[in-house]
Amino acid sequence: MTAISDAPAEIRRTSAKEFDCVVVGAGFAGMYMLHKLREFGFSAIVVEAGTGVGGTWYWNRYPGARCDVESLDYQYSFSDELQREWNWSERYATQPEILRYANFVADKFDLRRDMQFETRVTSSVWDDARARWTVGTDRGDSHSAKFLIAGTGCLSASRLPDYEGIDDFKGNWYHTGQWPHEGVDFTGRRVAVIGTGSSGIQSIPLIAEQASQLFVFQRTPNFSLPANNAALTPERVSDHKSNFQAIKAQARQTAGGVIANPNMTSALEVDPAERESEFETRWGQGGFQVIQAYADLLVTNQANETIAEFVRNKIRQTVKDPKIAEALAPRDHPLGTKRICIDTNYYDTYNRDNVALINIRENPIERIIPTGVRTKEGDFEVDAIVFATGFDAMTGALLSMGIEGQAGVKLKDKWAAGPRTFLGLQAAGFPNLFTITGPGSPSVLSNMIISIEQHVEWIADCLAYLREHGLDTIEANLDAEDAWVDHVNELADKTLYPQANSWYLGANVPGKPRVFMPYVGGVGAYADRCREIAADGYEGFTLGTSAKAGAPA
Ligand code: N01
Repeated sequence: MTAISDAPAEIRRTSAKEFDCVVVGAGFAGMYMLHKLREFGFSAIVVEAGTGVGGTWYWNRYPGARCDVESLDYQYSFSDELQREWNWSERYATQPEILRYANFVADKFDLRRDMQFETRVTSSVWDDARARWTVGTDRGDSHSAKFLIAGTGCLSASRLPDYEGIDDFKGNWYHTGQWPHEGVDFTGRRVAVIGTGSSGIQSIPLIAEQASQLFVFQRTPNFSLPANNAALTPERVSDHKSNFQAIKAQARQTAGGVIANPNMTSALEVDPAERESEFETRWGQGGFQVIQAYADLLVTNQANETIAEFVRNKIRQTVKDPKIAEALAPRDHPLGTKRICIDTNYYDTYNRDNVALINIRENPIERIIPTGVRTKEGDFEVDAIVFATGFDAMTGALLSMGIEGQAGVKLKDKWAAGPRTFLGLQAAGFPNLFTITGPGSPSVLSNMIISIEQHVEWIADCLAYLREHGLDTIEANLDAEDAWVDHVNELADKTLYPQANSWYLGANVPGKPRVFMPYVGGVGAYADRCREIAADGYEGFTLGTSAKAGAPA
């Protein structure tokens, strides 16, 4: 077995400045991209803001952080040796275990030697004459590459609320997405948590166990389902290892990148007692199983209301104070149209004497004061504030890279009314720029590892195709992009998703255009489409050679 190092890697300042590819981000996307590019004989450097690999699992170190996709499903499939060597311990892996896995992968494939850590990309400029990208960093250096590949993650640009007074707060404040590496001990402290998405819902039960008093500031209640987490048995692990490639092949053909157990009947066709019993069985299995119970739960409001009310009843049965239970019961969006949370003891936490729920729709936060949080109805004095307030999802990190394409057009201007891409892989006017799990691809609606692998392999194959054909540029055509954006919207409009004010639509960021960003058509159908396009000589893209660029990449 390869040794695992979780220690910060040294920063490597490379003397070579010209690469075939610059990859941005050393999360699961950037790591596999680098590995694949090396395998295909391309030179590459990965630029990463953190001190180590892991991406989202490097930054999100808050108490209780776990993946909501089961650990056996949330791992790379490109190396059978890797999956045989690595052993997951629990059904849902903790953040430290996933970070150890990322480091194990980096060690095994010797990835760090081509990574530049503690370096943030600040500008990315396309030079049409040379057909190259120049990528500038906050270290003042720059790299030149034929291809720029963004593995920047969908949930990596964390967002603080716009409350005044945060800087005057005398205690300590934290964002779940940028948690201190040394951890935080809340023992005996009065704590405010603002935000009740996945990060809040996972951290609240553990913070409540330490804090003397916990105030949870909730703007919108979320639906949360029990994880029913448990240790994995050696038999389960060994069985999975033996069937690994077959399981992964099947997962790649599903809608969400995970083998589920979908029931294809309508929730409205069965009698209420049967429906209740089906929900109950799936609730007991834990995780996302419940939403697979009937085919139309995410399609019609009437069907959705059956599962929504089932979950509200669970909340009422768990939370002893009926007023708190009602405040926790979501009513403003259909279940599943915001990312469902998977929790351990979340609702039960509100039965603790040291936990209070503040409904900030009724009693809004006015500002942060030096001693805590000021609301319309009074002050809450605390020693620490946890902002579990989410991310500028899907576009935030990409737009922070200062991307300028042909004729100096900025990506942020092109996307001023919302992101536009062909397949979530490329944007017209930005040749040789690829976005791994970009907006317009299944990305956040799927098992991210499956979607990352599919994109990385498609991009690597594409670069190899260009090389074989003496070409060195590829750019999405505007008409193909327009048609794809229409298709993405058309499919989303057939679902209930657009009804929620979710980060899928950018609704959590004031002023962000309201556009449904991920592709709801499912990873299986999506991958088939990508394959067909490649097989047709990259239909919808313009491939070319740049005279001045000389030899192909
Ligand atoms: O962020 P969120 P998150 N004042 O945007 C509230 C993935 N993830 O970090 O709903 C007060 O979901 C906001 O309220 P509202 C997963 O895909 C996965 O929790 O906008 N409150 C909401 O309650 C997830 O969906 C895992 O009204 C404010 C919360 O803050 C995604 O990351 C774990 C506010 C933000 O919730 C994001 O999750 C963690 C304000 N000004 C994350 N602004 C797992 O794998 C926002 N809020 C389990």
